[in-house]
Order: sequence, then structure tokens, then C-alpha cells
Amino acid sequence: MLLNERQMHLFEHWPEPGVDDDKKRGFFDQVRRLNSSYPGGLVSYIQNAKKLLADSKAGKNPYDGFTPSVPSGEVLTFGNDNFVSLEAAGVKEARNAAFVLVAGGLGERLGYKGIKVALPRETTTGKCFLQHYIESILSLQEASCKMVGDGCHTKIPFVIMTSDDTNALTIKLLESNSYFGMEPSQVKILKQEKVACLADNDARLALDPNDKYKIQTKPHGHGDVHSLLYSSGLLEQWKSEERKWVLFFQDTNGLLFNAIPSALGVSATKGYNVNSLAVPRKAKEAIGGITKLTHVDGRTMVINVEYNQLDPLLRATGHPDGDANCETGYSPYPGNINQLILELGPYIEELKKTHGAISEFVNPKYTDSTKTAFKSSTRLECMMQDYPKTLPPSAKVGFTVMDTWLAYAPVKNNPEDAAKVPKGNPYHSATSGEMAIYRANSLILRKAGAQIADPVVDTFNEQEVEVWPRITWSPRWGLTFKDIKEKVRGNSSISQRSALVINGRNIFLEGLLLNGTLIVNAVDEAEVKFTGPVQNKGWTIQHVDYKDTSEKEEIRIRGFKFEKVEQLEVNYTEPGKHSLSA
Ligand code: UGB
Repeated sequence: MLLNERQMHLFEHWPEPGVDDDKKRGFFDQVRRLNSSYPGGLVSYIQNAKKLLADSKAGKNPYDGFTPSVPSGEVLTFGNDNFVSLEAAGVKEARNAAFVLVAGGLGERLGYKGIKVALPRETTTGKCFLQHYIESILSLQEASCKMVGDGCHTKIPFVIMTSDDTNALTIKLLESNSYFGMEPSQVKILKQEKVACLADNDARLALDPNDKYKIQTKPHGHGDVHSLLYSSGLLEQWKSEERKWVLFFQDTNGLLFNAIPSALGVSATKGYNVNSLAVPRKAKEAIGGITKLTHVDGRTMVINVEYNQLDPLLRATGHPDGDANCETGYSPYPGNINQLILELGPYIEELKKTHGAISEFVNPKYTDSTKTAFKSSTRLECMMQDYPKTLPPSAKVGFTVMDTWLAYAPVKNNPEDAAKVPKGNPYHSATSGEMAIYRANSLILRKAGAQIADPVVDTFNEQEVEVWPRITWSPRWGLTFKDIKEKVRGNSSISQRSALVINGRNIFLEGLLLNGTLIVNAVDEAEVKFTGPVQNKGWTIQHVDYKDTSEKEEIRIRGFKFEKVEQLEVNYTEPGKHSLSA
């Protein structure tokens, strides 16, 4: 097979039989793996590569013939009646959903040495992203079942796509934390394989520079999730369990679950086969733009145009300013946050045709303008949000736009790169990711009727951010806005220097006046009311220099830590009614 595809060079240096036989067997083991993990096998991979490399050499634009325009979608306003009723519809549907987290990326831009899902989402509680995601799914599961009454015992499946870079650490994180309360059988790990690197325009496979019996490999991208799900048999299993929705999400967005119930509500009420979550996008921000593309032959599609392609596409189609903000101060193209909700039935039908193969691209770095040689080997890549590209025009493809403060705060950039982000654009750093949690929770409590002090502005790791009161809660306390509103009663107020941790289900703020740090832990059967003042020295925020290696990396990348001077921590371990008042 390899010889037919003109890959003789892979064997040219092989010594006679009997020499290095184990290494030669190892080579074929790897070939077998590369062959079985790509839809259509290595022959397809090489042929696809030849075509894409020829297109790239010829300077062919993948968007040739397409004109971009601004699409229209659902725009939600947090907390209004429509939002509340969509959240209710979404929670009801959640029992029919399955969640898929793509977590195979190395996080090169962040440069963190561990896996990103193990990073604290915020350092007031120190809970990591994965714990928050699992607790959110479990809360949805419970709330959804409650809505339909007895007889509902569904366990929402949770798939994590890992790669060789993240697999072992992800499993270790789950196992050493008892799966954060989820039943281990609910969690499925699907490991993506890397793909072969390409040495030249003829798609000759590259050998590993350190091992002549090994083909060099690199990640193929998050688009692998579709073929892995297809070949795992999970989709058919979910169909037999009458599941309806598959929700895909990324590794470090601590706000995402604020948006899931209402977005799922949109999918269910609009009957969308594909629903992408989006936020207003600043021009040149490193998130794709959701765009309507109209071909000269009349075809149209609503699809993500990746951030590095939006500007050239706009310039080539009569927009001399390219990717620019409009009068609103934002790009007119909503920003894709790569949270996709797919309707399972049509998804399976499509995958039966494609086997999960996703439109690919190649991005070689050429040595010069003749485009005959590469600076280093390249490979084909694919993105999960390109799934709709193969859908027929009859498919219902939509998107849902939410406020950034509510729905999107990824942790992607290291402090140095974040500090260079143009003023006004989001940093997407560990610093901004954590501060965004406090901001969102403060704004949500404000909307629920509490008085939350204004933020102060401070600078950490050379990034200027708003510092709001450090308010966090467990998903079982506040899954939807309606839940939260029911638990914020009377005239509660929280000062700027305060921290509040709510860890329990039935905790009510009934005129709590917090000026300091309050941590509440309560079992589900306990009903706890807080009234009157809680005052203490609280936790102060200390600046930490990114380069100060005496601090842990998790702390250094955010540029601050808390000094826990004084706090009130209360634990309710017994069922019944309790109240804490001054
Ligand atoms: N990932 C994998 O699981 N496997 C891989 O091989 C690669 C990545 P990045 P990217 O919302 O902020 C995406 O690197 O690709 C996982 C969208 O394409 O963080 O630059 C990885 O673990 C873009 O349109 O992002 O940009 C992580 O969970 C925009 O939406 C996820 O894939 C942007 O994200 C994303 O990987 C965004």
C-alpha cells in the first residue's frame, strides 16, 4: 500500500533482513495504527494530502466563489422572560443529552505543563475545570429528571476526547478524585491518534528525525471527535436510549454552563439540527467568525470562518478594511465559542455517509515563494465546527448569541502574550478567566436583586482587569437564573472586598450583609438562611510575579493569590432548617 502511494523513501535506508527486525515490526505497528485511525485509511490520507497540498501551492482559496455576509441567529438577553423560559426548556431536554468534551489539545499557547482541565477554574475554591463540568452535568441530570417526575433515572453520558498528550493525566485526575461524583460508567474516554507528517508537496510521509523506523506525527485537530464518536458505537447506543442531543465543548471555558440550559432550549424550540454558541466578537480576536457564505452557484451555508481566514476572505470580497469592528465596537460576525449542540438523529444519518470525516486543511510553511519545499514537515488538520460543511441545504443550521460576560472566558494565552493583546480585546488568560467568573456571578446576583459593590480595577501580569467580589457557587445551587432568583431574597449586599463560597443546594440569602469572607457548606437536606451582617478581615489579594518560581505555576499564570486573613466558615451536615443571623 505504501509503495503504491510512492512512499519508497520510508524503506530506502532499511538494512538487510535480520537487522533491526524488532524496529521494523514497530514501524508496521505504527503504520497499522495510522491506517485504522483515519477514515478511509492511510491511502485516503495521502491522497487527500496530495490534493490539499496542490491547492495550497496553487494559492487556491478554500472560499473561492463564496461571498461572506452577516448571518442572523437567536440573540438572547440574560434574565428576561424569554431567557428564563428557554432555560426551563433546556433543563427539561438535558436528560436526553450527551456531553462531549474535546480535551486533546496541548495548550501550546498557554504553555502550562499539566493538562488544562486540571487547572483551577477559580482559586477561591480551587476547583478545577473538570470538576466544575462534571458537577454541572450532574446538576443538569438531577434537575431534568425532577422536571419529568418519578421514573426518570437517566445518567447523562459524558465523553472526553483525549490525545497521547493528555490521556494519562486526564484518567489520573478522574480516578484520584472518584470521578468528581459521577459514576465511572457514565464517563467514556476516546483517545485521538495523531496523523502522519508530510515532508513535501508529493505528500511523502516524514520520518521522525530521531528515529528512522518511525513516521513523524502531529495532532490532527479537534475535528477528530466526529470520527471517533462514530467508530466508538456510542452514537447508536445513545439513539437506542432515545437520546436527542449531543453537546460538544472545549477544555477551559469556566462560564460555559451559564449558557448551556438556554442554548439547549433554543435547539429544542427551534428544532435546530446544528446550533453553535456565539458571543459578540472583537475584530482580530482569536475566535472564528460565524458567517453566511453564498456561492456564485446559489448555495449558502452558515459556518465558522476561522480567525486567520476571515480577514483575507473579507478583503478578497470587497471589504478593504478586512476583519474590522463596526459602529457597535464589535465585528459584525458573531464569535464562535465552539460549543455545538447537534441533534442526534440527523447527526447519525450524516455520519453514516461520511464516517465522521471532516473537511480538512493544510497549512505548510514554505521555505520561499516558489512553494517547493517546507521549513518543517506539515500535516492535515480538521476542526469540529466544520461539521456542517457537508450538510445538505435542507439542514437546519443556526446559532445562539449570548453576552460574553455570561458565556465565554477561555484560558488560552500565557501571561506574556496576554499582556500584548490590543487594548479592549479580551486577554483569554488565566487572570482574565478567573476574574470573569467573579464578574459573571456578581452580575447574576445583581440581576437577582442583591446589591453587589462595583469592581475595582487592578493589574496582574501586566493585564488590567476588573476585580469584583469573589463570589462562587456550586452548580447545584445555581443552575439556572430562576433557581438563583428564588434563593436571593430580601436586601442582601456584598462589599467589593468580600468573598462568598456557596456550596450546597438550599442556601438562601435573606438580607445577608457581607463584608469579609463567608464560606457555607451544607448537605442537600439542610435549608439554611443567612440574614444580617457578616463582618471579618476576609481574604486580601496579593500580586504574584509571573516569573516568581517560588510560586506554583497555577498561581503564577494568574498573577495573584489570596491571603486568607480571616473568614467565617459554616458547615451544615444535618438535615433540617438552620439560620445564621447577626
Ligand atoms: N483540541 C483537541 O481535543 N485536539 C486537538 O488536536 C486540538 C485541540 P484550542 P483553537 O472558542 O476560543 C478554537 O487550541 O483550535 C481541543 C476554534 O477553532 O484551544 O485555536 C483542545 O483541547 C475557534 O473557532 O483552540 O480555536 C480545546 O479544548 C474558536 O472558537 C479545543 O480543542 C476558539 O477555539 C480548542 O483548541 C475558541
